Amino acid sequence: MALDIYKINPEFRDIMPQEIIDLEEKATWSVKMEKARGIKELPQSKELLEEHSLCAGCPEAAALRYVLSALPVPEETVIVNSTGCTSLMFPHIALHTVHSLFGNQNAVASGIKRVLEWRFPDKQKDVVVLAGDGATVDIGLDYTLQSFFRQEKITTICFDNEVYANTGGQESGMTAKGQVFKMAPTGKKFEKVPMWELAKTSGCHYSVNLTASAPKQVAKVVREAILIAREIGPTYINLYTPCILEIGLSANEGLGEMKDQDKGRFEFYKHVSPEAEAYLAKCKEEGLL
Ligand SMILES: Cc1ncc(C[n+]2csc(CCOP(=O)(O)OP(=O)(O)O)c2C)c(N)n1
Ligand code: SF4
Ligand SMILES: [Mg+2]
Repeated sequence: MALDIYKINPEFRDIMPQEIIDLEEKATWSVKMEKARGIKELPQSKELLEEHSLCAGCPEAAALRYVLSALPVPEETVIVNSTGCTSLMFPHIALHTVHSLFGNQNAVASGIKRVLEWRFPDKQKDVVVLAGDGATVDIGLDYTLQSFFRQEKITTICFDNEVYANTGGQESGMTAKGQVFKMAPTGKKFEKVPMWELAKTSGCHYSVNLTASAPKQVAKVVREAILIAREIGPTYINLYTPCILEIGLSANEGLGEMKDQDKGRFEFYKHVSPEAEAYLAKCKEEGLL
């Protein structure tokens, strides 16, 4: 994996829109930059093309930028994705990504992590799963949990919008009780699955539930989770990125919804195992955090 993951063919450079050029020149690299960069440099960088294909104002797009800005070594990171609204963003970023069959993402990520460790024993390669709640907690739940049981050294980030958004609004295990959607007209009969607690019970060394309302907090959690996954074991982040389309909000109302839910279903929850706690303290001493 090299810094030239994303290079414009010189023959076409003069006809490329500026934001494509920006993605090559100002994407979320770390080693290439004069100084390491992070969430504070987001206004000057270009992680994601503005002309991505999500709905205008979709919180998933902003949340992805926070995640990318927090990767310890972006050019040595592989993101494994699954089908859904999240997958619409991945063609528009300048990083290694793998699109897996819906629900299989944690199995695919486990294999990639193991092969990278074998192929590049002297390099630190981070493998991060980023997928929706339908993929992570419904159809892919078995693969998600089995990767925790096996103690795979990967980070799983669930963009929890509490619905199967990309297929038009079916309820998932993460949907709140009573919620009605276009394709779930009778309302959810059961409580939302507390996946962050399930992650803890199933062996994750770090499990957090939060909204994407506060960029710095999201970045901190992502960085901690990836560092712990390197040395200790599996980590899980449940991030509320509401589907404004399916809950009937307009483009500028996503942030308000996330702030409201900071005190509701997504009140901050954090579990850190004792080994992970000790490792985080070491990372702080070494300036990695
Ligand atoms: C094997 C397989 N089963 C089902 C689908 C249909 N499918 C595509 S996207 C999607 C919903 C995704 O929901 P979620 O993971 O919550 O992501 P969101 O779109 O909400 O971000 C489904 C069921 C598929 N593409 N492949
Ligand atoms: S359908 Fe929902 S989750 Fe998908 S892009 Fe639109 S607002 Fe975002
Ligand atoms: Mg979803």
